[in-house]
Amino acid sequence: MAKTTTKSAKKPAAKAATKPATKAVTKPAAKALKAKPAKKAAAKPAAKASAKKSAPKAKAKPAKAGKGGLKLSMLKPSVNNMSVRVFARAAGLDHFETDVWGVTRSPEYMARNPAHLTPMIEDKGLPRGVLWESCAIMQYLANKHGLEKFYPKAPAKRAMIDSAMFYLIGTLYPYVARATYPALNFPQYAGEVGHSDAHPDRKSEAQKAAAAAIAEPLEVFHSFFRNGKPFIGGKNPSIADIRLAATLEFLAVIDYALPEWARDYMAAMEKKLGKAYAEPAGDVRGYIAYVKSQATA
Ligand SMILES: N[C@@H](CCC(=O)N[C@@H](CS)C(=O)NCC(=O)O)C(=O)O
Repeated sequence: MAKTTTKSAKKPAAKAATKPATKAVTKPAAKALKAKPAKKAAAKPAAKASAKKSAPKAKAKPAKAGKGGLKLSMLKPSVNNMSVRVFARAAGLDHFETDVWGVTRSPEYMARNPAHLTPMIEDKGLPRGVLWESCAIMQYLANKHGLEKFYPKAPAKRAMIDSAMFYLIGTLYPYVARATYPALNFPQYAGEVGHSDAHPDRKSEAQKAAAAAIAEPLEVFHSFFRNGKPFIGGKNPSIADIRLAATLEFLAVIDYALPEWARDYMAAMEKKLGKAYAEPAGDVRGYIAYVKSQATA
């Protein structure tokens, strides 16, 4: 059975968390969590996750990357990280998680990952030993372990999963980030209104415009990619579904009114994947509950 253990980074380096970021969980989020660090954000600790129900029947060989399996460096409040955390559990991969809150910009981390991003896996078979970008990680692990259930091999089917994921990262996610990051206390992307010295009213308008823009690409996932099927992957969730459902979790922070199909879809994802979904989702939801409680305090 696959095991997940979580190690916390030793004391999160305050220095690392104060450098300016373009698209990262850094200073403001760190500040929000400083009084009550990751503990608060983590509604349910990610220890001992198992994915017995949803583990694929055949072909999935446990990942071997040292004693505790595959090493996954992650940040609990992040849906980019949630995607890989859900996938690793659902696929039954033997892995362990290291919480790198506050250390992504440390010299040690950046020497391995100059993009200072999470999620990141470490695997000797990789040319540079590490891999970041949530979708690339899921693609790689699915390829490596023959997890066709999550990532079909047939070129045409696979192309649809890839298209859905690229569309998410390139089109939907930027809107979600612009709409939710201010409420999440995450830094905004450089060059955007939210990152500038603009008047708070202008920033609020920009945030609202981004939230309003979500509806169109969201509907594309429903009408085009799902096309009447329960999931983008068909009867079973694919890596594109994991990526989509995780992304939609962030919308709770702005009380975004999801269409009925999306609410049903997220419930179906959680039902199908069980604990593999619920546990990492609990960390994101815990963080959202925390920032919301701070906003109303
Ligand atoms: N497109 C990337 C986004 C990754 C990303 O933005 N990661 C953020 C957390 S949400 C991060 O690790 N930030 C830490 C830093 O930049 O120092 C993915 O899907 O993995």
